[in-house]
Amino acid sequence: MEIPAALIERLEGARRVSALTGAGVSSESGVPTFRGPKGLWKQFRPEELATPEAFQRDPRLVWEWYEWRRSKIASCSPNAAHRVLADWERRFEEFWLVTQNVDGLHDRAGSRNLVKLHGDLWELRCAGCGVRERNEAVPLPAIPPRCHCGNLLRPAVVWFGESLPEAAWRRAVEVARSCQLFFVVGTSALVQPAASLPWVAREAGACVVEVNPDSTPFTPFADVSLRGPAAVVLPALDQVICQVGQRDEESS
Ligand code: BJW
Ligand code: ZN
Repeated sequence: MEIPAALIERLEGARRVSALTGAGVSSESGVPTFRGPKGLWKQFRPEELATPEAFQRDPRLVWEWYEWRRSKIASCSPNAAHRVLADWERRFEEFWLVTQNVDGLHDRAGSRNLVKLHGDLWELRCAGCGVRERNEAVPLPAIPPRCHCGNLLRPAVVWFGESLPEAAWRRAVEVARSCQLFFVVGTSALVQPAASLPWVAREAGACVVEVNPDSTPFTPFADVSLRGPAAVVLPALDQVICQVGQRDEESS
């Protein structure tokens, strides 16, 4: 994989680096994406499964879909792209990872400076009292699960029409505004407000690098587009970063 010289130059001076990831980063782990020919939304209707109204109408149906996804993801492991992004916390002076993914693979790869915009599939939240619990049981003992208060528990994820967790969103904007290099990895850049983050970074003067096998609405505005699967492109980039680091050490 050829890394453009202009990007190598930006990598040399980069101290504050951030990345926004989407479903594509987990694709090579076997987790289905949402859009595209094999995406979940080709097979399922989002308004029947990923809205608060759908949950109110038929919590069992919604939970069956989440159970299916939880069991699929439980058998998946982080891939090379997740691992490189976790390593970048050590490679750069400051590295923050903002993800739209709810699959938990970034946590499992070791990322700690992690902002989760759309929640976490392995957390449940009471639709009544709001209490949260971590729950990795697959399958759950009962569907739909209930809280101690008697109300239904729901997956602690962000459905269409719902607001993003306020603190996570605030942090994500801060991170995008203050970095020098911003990577946009494996997202169709269609779902708002997450899709506005590359713009925030760009307007604040960051060099924005897109990593995706396909083009997105953001592609024409990216400073650099690296076409290919994240699990191939990110390790190639990491190798360049290592070489740059070694060169700096030798010359100092
Ligand atoms: C690879 C690869 C490889 C493949 N390597 N790359 C009009 C009507 C109604 C609503 C709206 C509207 N306009 C805007 C809205 C708001 C809506 C929205 O943006 N809708 C658009 C779709 C039009 N947004 C919201 O509702 C958000 N809330 C909000 O805005 O609140 C205020 C508000 C309230 C009321 C009305 C309006 C505003 C909330 C959004 C929540 C999104 N939730 C989901 C489900 C999460 C839970 C779960 O998983 O079950 O989040 S939807 C789904 O999309 C999921 C993802 O996080 C999100 C983004 O998808 P992502 O990650 O980009 O995946 P894909 O599949 O789209 O793309 C994969 C990419 O990877 C592709 O580009 C591939 O090429 C690439 N790829 N293999 C690298 N190996
Ligand atoms: Zn409760």
